[in-house]
Amino acid sequence: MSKPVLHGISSSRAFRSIWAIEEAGIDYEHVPTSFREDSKQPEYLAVNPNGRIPALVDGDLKLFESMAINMYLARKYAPQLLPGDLEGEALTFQWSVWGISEIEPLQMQIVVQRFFVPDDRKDEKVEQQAARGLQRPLGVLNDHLASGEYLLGDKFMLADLNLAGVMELLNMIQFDLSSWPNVSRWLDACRSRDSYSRAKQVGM
Ligand SMILES: N[C@@H](CCC(=O)N[C@@H](CS)C(=O)NCC(=O)O)C(=O)O
Repeated sequence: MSKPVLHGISSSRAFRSIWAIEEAGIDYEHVPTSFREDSKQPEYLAVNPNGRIPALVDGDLKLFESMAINMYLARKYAPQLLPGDLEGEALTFQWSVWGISEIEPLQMQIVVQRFFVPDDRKDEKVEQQAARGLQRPLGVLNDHLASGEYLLGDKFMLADLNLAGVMELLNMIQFDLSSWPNVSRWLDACRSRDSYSRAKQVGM
């Protein structure tokens, strides 16, 4: 049987799926497809017609969207990362979807301002507004983490990997989380996993 193939580089949103496949501990092939020209080549567009990374190929399955890839990897190769019941799986979806809908668009605005907008077109207000917008979801997360070490209790699960993976961009921009100490503590715990360090070193 062929190995699963994961496309993407760790200095991008593909990091989330590289982290998941490393955490799953399976033998896989990594193709360091970048988010620039590589992802616009016909061979890659046949895998992910969106021309974005990450993407996974496993046998006949071609899959895009980091959260879907991670859910699939956990279900197939690392079920210990998922709670064994419907309610726990629903909470895994909840935190994963929450990350990409409540946190991602705001943090991306800051990333875009910092790294992609030319100096003469940067607008400080965009960054300030995004930082203000992040206060509410970060407050919700901080309150939730007051009663448990991890999102679903006392064990690191896929829900943690997915959300901490999404929030890796906040790490990249060194966003000050000192007002949300439970979030900081939880992110430190997630980032202390060996799989996180290995994923960081995979195909920058
Ligand atoms: N929702 C997608 C986002 C993927 C995404 O936007 N990846 C960026 C890299 S951070 C990309 O490939 N950009 C290239 C482009 O938009 O042309 C996921 O989570 O997989």
